[in-house]
Amino acid sequence: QDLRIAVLGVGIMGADHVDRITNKVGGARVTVVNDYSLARAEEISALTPGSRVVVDPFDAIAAEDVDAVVLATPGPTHEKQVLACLEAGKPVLCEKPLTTDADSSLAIVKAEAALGKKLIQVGFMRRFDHEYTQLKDLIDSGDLGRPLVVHCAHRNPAVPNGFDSAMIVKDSLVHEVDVTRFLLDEEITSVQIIRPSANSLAPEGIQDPQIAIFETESGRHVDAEVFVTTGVAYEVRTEVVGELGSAMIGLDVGLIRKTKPGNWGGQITPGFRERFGQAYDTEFARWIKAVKTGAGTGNYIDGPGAWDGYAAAAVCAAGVKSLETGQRVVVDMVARDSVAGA
Ligand code: ISE
Repeated sequence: QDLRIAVLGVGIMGADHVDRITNKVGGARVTVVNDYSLARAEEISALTPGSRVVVDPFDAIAAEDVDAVVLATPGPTHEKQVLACLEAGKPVLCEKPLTTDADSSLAIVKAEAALGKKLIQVGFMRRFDHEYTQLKDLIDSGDLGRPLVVHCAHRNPAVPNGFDSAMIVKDSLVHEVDVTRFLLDEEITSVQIIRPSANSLAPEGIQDPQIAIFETESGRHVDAEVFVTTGVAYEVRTEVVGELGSAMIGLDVGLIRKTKPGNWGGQITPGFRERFGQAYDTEFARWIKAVKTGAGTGNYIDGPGAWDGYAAAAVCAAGVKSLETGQRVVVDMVARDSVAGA
């Protein structure tokens, strides 16, 4: 039987998820659509046979015809909505960030642990991208030797109005935070944000690009250039340097075209929906399957969970502090084994 899903927040990403559930991934259907803009909810619901609009997000979560919830609402609304999902005992796939600060994320980790079930998956979709999974498998095979350094580049052609310097850390760099934890299997202990000369073509007052340096528990280093107003296209590159070799993903070497007068080259994806389309599809297919089989084990997730959301929030909080001073800031987070069941 199809899993019945409520999608809350149907902006660009949420609408994409509705389409994914309805048309691309099997085993589920969208029964409830919610958005702070009623007109937008109605528009998306009209495109989705068998769905209805529920105006209040908490009514949507509690609805009888909803087995699981997808949150693609703005970050500041996540905390209450995720807690409502826990209260209703409903599995939730929450787009990043889990919440906008570390304390509220930790409260969620604890609330879920107290239930003794894994109900929360956080939408760090890069973990499902074929290139990232290949890189992770290569690292785990030992063929690169011990990874020592990771270099990352994360470039967006543009960002929505109102995007500020701290959002570059919490919304964009957060992916490199998760990638680091995923690839290296350890926590990040400090962050430094270096502020190079800002792009004069970026909106007034935004510090863009930024260079982040992470240090991990065992002393490994990661550097990430995040540049969100390049005006070019969407580029995400990661290179891991180990004791026996290095490996790189994100080279955009798809089709190479040769044209007059002696040019060669290919194309770069315009945005994250195109670059990570496969990752989102895989993420949803696996989550739907996990939710459907979760009752037996109490594990309703297949991917990053609440702890990963908390760790990312803690690292980003340190990043935002460092953005102000340019100094290295130690990450303030509790040890995982101090929260029973986390
Ligand atoms: C956006 O929210 C994302 O999650 C994208 O993956 C990222 O590239 C972009 O910078 C963020 O704003």
